[in-house]
Amino acid sequence: MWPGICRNSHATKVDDANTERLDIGCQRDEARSSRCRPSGSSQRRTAVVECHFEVAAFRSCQANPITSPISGVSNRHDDADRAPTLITFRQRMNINSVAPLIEQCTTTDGSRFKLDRAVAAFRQFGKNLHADDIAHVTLQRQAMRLSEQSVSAIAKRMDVEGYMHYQPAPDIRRALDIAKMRDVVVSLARAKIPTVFAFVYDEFWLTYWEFHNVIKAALGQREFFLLPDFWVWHVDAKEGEAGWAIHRDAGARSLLSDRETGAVSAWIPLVDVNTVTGCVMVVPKERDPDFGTDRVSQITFDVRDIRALPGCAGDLMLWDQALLHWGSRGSVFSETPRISMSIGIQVASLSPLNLPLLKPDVLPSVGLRLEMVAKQILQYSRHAAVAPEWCDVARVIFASGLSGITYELPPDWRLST
Ligand SMILES: O=C(O)CCC(=O)C(=O)O
Repeated sequence: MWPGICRNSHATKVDDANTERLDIGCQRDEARSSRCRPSGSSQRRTAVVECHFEVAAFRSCQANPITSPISGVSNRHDDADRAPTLITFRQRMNINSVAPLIEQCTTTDGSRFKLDRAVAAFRQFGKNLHADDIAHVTLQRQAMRLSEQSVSAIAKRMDVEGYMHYQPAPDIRRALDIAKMRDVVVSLARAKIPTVFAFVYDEFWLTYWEFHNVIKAALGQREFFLLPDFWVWHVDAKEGEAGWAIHRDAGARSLLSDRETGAVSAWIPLVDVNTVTGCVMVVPKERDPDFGTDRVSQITFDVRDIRALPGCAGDLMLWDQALLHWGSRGSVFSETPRISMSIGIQVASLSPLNLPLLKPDVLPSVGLRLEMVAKQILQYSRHAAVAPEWCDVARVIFASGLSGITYELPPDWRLST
């Protein structure tokens, strides 16, 4: 993922029989670990959300000017809090032009999101999914384990080519709620709600927990944090839609001092993807003369080196955030939209590429998830062609204090009064 504003050597069939079509894969038997281990040195933990932030680290972040949390003081508002200026705001936002689901979540004047209503509305909308369901999260809180061979195969692929494609064994794939996740993305798209709102649901976070050890292997076994850089795509090739244009995510600043991978994007298709539906395309690290720079040029590499990343629903594609890549335009004959999700991840030892960093094994509260969704809408509005009224919804979310954390927002992320 582009951080903030700005983001298959068939090698090694390391596991066995169930991994027939794998690049790299594993089986649940060998694979199920107990739980994700807590991550982050104690020094780094201060800069990480569980909902605590380190203000200084946040302020010194040179990435996108997101929000600077000032304190942990709650900033909740309710219906009584209706300044006349906000009525003006509501007219500008034109609440009628956004989906009814959102209207259910706001105060009657449209000026504030209400957390309880939002949770109820999203629960209704994605009936088969969970939103802040502690019992469900506790049950699902696990990560597949990897053999040593898998770990070294992953590390080698990242080192040489800067990307890898992990195909989980069937039993692990079955345990993921991929079909339900796909369905809610389709419903959001049909309701004309930005599909990134899917990150309100627990399942979207839990899927990354399952891949914890794969991600860690790609990062040289280093501890890592999730970045507040995520998106959910519903790209309809039949309608001529394409994925995101050519870019490097965080680029050179994501590399460690020896040009090792310091950050990855973790992209998961929720339907089978190929060149017909559209998929991610990369220029492997070793074939890209500009790797390690921030140059994004279509003339320096040899087009024969472009690699398409087709895959099955529930696979994991990981690439170095310095890698050149894009989302292709599929065929008008595609029978299904390309649905996928991605989140940025960085090693704990690297300066934050964006803030707030999120602990990989702590589910953000729903309030914080909504604020992070709002952040994505505002930071990616240009790349993802988000309608202006949704940017206004995002401003309302930020103004509502749902996480209980007070932020210093860039001026254009604030409600105008
Ligand atoms: O899915 C896409 O179209 C692009 C994905 C991407 O560029 C990313 O996740 O960084």
